[in-house]
Amino acid sequence: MKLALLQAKKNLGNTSDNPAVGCVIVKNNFVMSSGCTGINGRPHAEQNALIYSRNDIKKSNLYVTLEPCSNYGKTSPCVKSIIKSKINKVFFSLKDPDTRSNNKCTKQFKKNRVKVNCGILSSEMKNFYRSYYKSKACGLPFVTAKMAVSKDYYTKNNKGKWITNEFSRGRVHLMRQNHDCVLSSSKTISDDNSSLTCRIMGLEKRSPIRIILDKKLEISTRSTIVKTAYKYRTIIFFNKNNKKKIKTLKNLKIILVKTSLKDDGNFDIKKILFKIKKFGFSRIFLESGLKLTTYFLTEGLIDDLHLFISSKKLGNNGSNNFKKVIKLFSKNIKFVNEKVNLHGDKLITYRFV
Ligand code: AOF
Ligand code: ZN
Repeated sequence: MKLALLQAKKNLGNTSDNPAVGCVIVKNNFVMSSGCTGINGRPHAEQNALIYSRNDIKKSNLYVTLEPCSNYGKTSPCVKSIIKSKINKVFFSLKDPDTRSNNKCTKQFKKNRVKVNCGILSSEMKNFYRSYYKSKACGLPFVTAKMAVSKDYYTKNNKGKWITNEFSRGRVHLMRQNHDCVLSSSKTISDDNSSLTCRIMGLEKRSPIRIILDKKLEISTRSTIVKTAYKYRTIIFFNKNNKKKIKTLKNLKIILVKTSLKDDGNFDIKKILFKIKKFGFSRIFLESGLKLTTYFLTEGLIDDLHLFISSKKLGNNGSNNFKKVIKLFSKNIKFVNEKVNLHGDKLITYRFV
């Protein structure tokens, strides 16, 4: 099951609204085959593992991280394929919260003389499937926020682009690739001229879709993000009748979503998150400045926050301090998940849900 979980992790954040599942087929203590949910959610992990087994897998045991599906969706039921393959015993860790499959496979397996066991490694798996369970329960995507601060907690370096070191920044790229999309504001984009892609060799194709909140369509057509939109899907939420700019951005392959504002003249972020989920994005990586991140915290919309703390102070060269914000919301922190040392920089993960 640990191997199956490693398989599941391979495509996390790249399976759209389908969960990232892992599957391992074992016979006489040999791994016969393995598979994970395909990019964009299909084929399912079990189908991949069954198809790619080169040897005879009859009477094998099959380990899968999530309850195999038993319904006809966009693909045919994994339960049926497993039965057809004459698997001896199925071990799955968690029940699928999707009502079409929930608690349904055991009966079908037993009817066809396939043994079943549920629950191995369930606490580790519950952790892994937090985003899937959340999106199934309330229709909102899972939000992971990232903040980079100096040792004295400034989020902005007035004298340069970077605050944290290259190891921290590499870790951010790794985090980007297991999310469907990265969310930022046009203000942050214009401050940093960021590209928000994953630039780890071999993982470039895992770059998330970029979503920018830009109420007044102020984004510069010369910004890296706009210039690379032909290569990396980019969506802008806006509210402005600027026909010329709309045409220019559309020609540059930007997808534009006009969105109404609240009475106070701001975007309704929760409404935007529901919309993002409807696009099929379940895991969002929020990479923005102090203002938008604080707003997300105020609205209780952040699930995990990764705080990268540099070993260097910025002093007079720093602005937009995060210290008071994190202190203010510390009462909402359920627990601190990890503490990683990145060559002097520190990474602390706060869990809010
Ligand atoms: C599995 N293995 O790898 C995944 C499963 O529309 P479909 O046919 O792709 O079915 C979608 C549902 O299948 C999804 O809501 C979830 O319940 C399940 N996902 N099941 O057996 C997999 N990704
Ligand atoms: Zn399936």
